Amino acid sequence: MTYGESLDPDHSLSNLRTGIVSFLGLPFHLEPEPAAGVVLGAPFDGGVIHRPGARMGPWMLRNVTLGLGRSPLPTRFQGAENGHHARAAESWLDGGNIPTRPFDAGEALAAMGHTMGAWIERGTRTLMLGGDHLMTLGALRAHARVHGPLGLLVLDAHPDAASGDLWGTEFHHGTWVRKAIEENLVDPHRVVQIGLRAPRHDEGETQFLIKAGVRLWTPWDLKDPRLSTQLQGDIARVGQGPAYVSIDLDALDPAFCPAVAEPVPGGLNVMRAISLLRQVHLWHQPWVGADVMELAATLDRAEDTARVGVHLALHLLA
Ligand SMILES: [Mn+2]
Repeated sequence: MTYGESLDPDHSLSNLRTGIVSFLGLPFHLEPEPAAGVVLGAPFDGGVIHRPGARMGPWMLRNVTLGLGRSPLPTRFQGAENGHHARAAESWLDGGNIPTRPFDAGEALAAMGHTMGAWIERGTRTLMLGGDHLMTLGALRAHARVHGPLGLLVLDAHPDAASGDLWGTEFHHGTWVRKAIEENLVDPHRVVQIGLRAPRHDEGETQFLIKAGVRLWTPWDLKDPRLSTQLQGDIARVGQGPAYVSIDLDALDPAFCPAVAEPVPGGLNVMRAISLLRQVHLWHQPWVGADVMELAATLDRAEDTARVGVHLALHLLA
């Protein structure tokens, strides 16, 4: 057997052979086809207000999966039920990047609808590698077109429900949640945001969200043991129908994820984020779409932030 023949095409060793790194070693497949799921990069950061760099996120997120196993260890070996984690992304493909050109948010959103929509129409789940958080609006539009209004679980330091008045556009990385509610892409009573703590200019965003019925959780709320049942109930309600999971890496503390557009101290640690995300596996049906957003790759000198993002994705997938 030659060296080449010994390589399993569905294994990250193929990355070593080709020199091209797909996400978790999944086979590259640019043409939409029925599959369990597809990983799609969204290399756009024209919606970032400060500290750009997320347009390079998909490349770095793929690169840090090089050599990573796809079967996470159980979260407990001692003192609790020894839950089995399946192999991540079984029968998934890496669909490459959505062709978002860097200078026009409207065009980028349209490209998202076209490319991601073609996969979703074939019954395929999606994992998006950001890119700035505005691109999640494109993903929600594409999914809602097929699935109807979605549940939405968001980890984020910011509410992302700005009206757009401040910057003269309704389409930047701090407006997408408001747009998703206004466009009926989500069911606001199945929307939960966790990690909110960034100082605001006024109360307009949080008032809009609370009035719509969205559940808001700060890191302080998470530390209150009296609220733990309520938290579990909120996350469970997101999954009472087709649901989407969106991770803004700034939800984590800058100690773990410094390379984001808008870091905010006082955030979640990695273990807390993983334990929150693992609750999605209790949903009756798997999430239809998920994303890892706002990695400012040009600021991620040692790839620390990217690595956290990939491990969070792995726990969503397995
Ligand atoms: Mn965000």
